[in-house]
Amino acid sequence: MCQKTYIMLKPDAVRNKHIGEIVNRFERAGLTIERMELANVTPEQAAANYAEHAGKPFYDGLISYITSGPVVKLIVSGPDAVAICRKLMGVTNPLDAAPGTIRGDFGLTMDENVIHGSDSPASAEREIGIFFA
Ligand code: IDP
Ligand code: MG
Repeated sequence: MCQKTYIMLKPDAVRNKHIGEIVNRFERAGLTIERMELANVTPEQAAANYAEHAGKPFYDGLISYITSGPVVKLIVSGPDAVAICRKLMGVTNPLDAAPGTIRGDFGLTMDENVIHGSDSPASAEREIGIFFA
């Protein structure tokens, strides 16, 4: 089923000059880049995107990390785009992410794990609304 998902290259990915290599992986898989924009995440967008994590021990660090510098916001589409993108990203902790995945190849720690991707079609719709209002 053709889906859209929200992808965000986090500030460490931009700072470390990995935009091109990471975006290439989505295109190489056959997915379509529908929109792509370099921008700063506002505190309001950060809080809305990560509402499910409010109150957790890592929450404050997560909000300051995601607002610490420019990100690349993308809408990516294709068959099962949500699940395919999560597979290309690898699991949350780069320590456990397989080599060949984006987090496995470009990340080292949970605190700076390179990339965000929606975890369901419903999250994708919500997150696209937050970041491309
Ligand atoms: P996900 O990004 O793979 O969907 P979530 O559990 O939704 O993972 O967590 C959202 C983000 O919060 C992670 O990508 C990571 O940046 C951060 N995070 C999650 N758990 C921890 C933690 O235990 N320590 C530090 N940061 C964390
Ligand atoms: Mg998540």
